[in-house]
Amino acid sequence: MTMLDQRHEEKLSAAAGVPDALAEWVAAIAAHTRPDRVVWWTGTPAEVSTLQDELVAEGKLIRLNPELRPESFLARSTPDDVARVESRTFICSESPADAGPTNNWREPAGMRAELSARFAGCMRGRTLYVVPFSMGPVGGPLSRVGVQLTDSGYAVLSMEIMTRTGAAVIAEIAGGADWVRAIHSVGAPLLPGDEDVAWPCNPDKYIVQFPETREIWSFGSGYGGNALLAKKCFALRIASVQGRDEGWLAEHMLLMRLISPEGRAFHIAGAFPSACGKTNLAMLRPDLPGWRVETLGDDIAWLRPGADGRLWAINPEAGFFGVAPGTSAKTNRAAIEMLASHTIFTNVALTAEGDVWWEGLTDTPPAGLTDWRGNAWDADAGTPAAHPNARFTVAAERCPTAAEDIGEAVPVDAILFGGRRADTVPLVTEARGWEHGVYLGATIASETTAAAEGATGVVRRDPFAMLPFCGYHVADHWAHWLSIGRGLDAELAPRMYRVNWFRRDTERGFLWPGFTENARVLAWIAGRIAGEAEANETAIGAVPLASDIAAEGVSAERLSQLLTVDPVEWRYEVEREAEFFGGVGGRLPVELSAQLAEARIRIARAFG
Ligand code: OXD
Ligand code: MN
Repeated sequence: MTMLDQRHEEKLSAAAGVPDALAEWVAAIAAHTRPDRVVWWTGTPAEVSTLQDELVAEGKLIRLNPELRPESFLARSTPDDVARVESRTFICSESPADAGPTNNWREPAGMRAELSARFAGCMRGRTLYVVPFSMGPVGGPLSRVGVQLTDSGYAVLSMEIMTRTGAAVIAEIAGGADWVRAIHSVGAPLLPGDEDVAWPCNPDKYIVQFPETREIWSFGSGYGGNALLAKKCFALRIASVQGRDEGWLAEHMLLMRLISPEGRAFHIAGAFPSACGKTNLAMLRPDLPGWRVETLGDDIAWLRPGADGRLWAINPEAGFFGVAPGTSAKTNRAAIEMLASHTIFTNVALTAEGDVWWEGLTDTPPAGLTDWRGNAWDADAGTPAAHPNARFTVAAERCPTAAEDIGEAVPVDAILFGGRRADTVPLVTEARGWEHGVYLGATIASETTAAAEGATGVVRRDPFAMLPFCGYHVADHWAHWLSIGRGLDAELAPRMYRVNWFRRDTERGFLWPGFTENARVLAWIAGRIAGEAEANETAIGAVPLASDIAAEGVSAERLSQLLTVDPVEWRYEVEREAEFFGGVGGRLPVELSAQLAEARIRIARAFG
């Protein structure tokens, strides 16, 4: 036995109560990746502060000024590791047909061989952390557990915020809970004499899901969406497959409780593509007198039909990994309060006083900024001080609008489908029923954002906002939604709405003020559910009366533009939807081809 093997053995035996299958798996991965040490993470405050100190000493985190931003840190990535890498994200199902036309499929055995070569010795010189985590409260009825192995301390500290970690999870696994195996390496071994860097990573990246064996292998990236495997990889890609097999849904959705002046609670889930304002909406503080929002989640919801015929949901995460740029006291006051301390910032700018700054935080940038790359920022150079996909990672309990029962299941009253569309899509339309709602979800289109690599501002179809996250065939996902709907009580099933805060006028200015004013749209939706609010029927669904959403400073003309269903735009749009459905192949549910046919007829009838 080599010295290294001996050290592995010592650590393994030190982890009491670890079931054999887990211990053997960790030992096998360690033997293959050759880390210097294996550390079983239990998430105690002492472990957290030791790791923080280590990462500061290694230059991987910068401690922010404790007077201004206590217990907070800045991490700077390399410029080539700032977002999710969709082109390097793979679904390796046994059959390519199960991955479907929207996923990158690779044959599992071939991918395993490729990964085996990449992971061989990839953790040399580093520490392998074993992070057992629960999505949802440990032992909760809708919760699931997993174990992430990682050689990134930044990933460990982030997972500690974003999930529930610790010995209780090991006890769940020992008690027989199924668990997801998630292996992550930054892919930057340190050989004797090598200098470490602030953000180790590898230009060759792999984000690989094996849906049948519920396994995740991620190589080469430290960026959240690629490296915090509990989030997109597990809670969406793998969990969506678990949900398909077991009769529930894992969705890219915020979750909130809207409370009316009379004290009635409405639970709203909302699917929006990345960086389209889910976090801001989830933390909304309405200006409307008497209305309140309690935040339940900002990115992921797991939904399951209950015995009562309603659709129940939890947010499986324990924290927020949100986009910093654009977050301000005007757009999201709750987030600004939440970020006052105990936050890991990534790729934001650093002020001369040791605090953080990003575009939009204040109207005028402070003098003496260091940009996200670590260079003195030149305001005239035309480059942003913070990366457009700069992020914050913070525990949900820090959020002043967080619901007390965050993590518990709530019955969903309404589902929103949103996107970023400069034209065509009205502020809000109500679906005629579940099947029409599924059609609205399936045809979401949105301008791309900096959350993923590639060009921004390009309209792409992003069905259910799950394009990069659905672990199986996109049309099977729609069929699964239809089948979930059939199991619900028609009266109690959530109502569905398509929303668009981003419609623009001919000068490219936004027609709708958005942010806190979005409460008006939510209040109208609540009114519809309560049977109190009126609506105007249109060819594509019901829209509010302008008087019901009138916001200060929005002229009658703008309101009418916001609610307009334009014949030219919609004739074009429905043909784009048809094209998209055409590309999905023979698995398209008949209910959705019927919806498309009906949309064409309604548009033709309405506009001649
Ligand atoms: C996210 C994303 O980080 O969708 O939530 O990219
Ligand atoms: Mn997201």
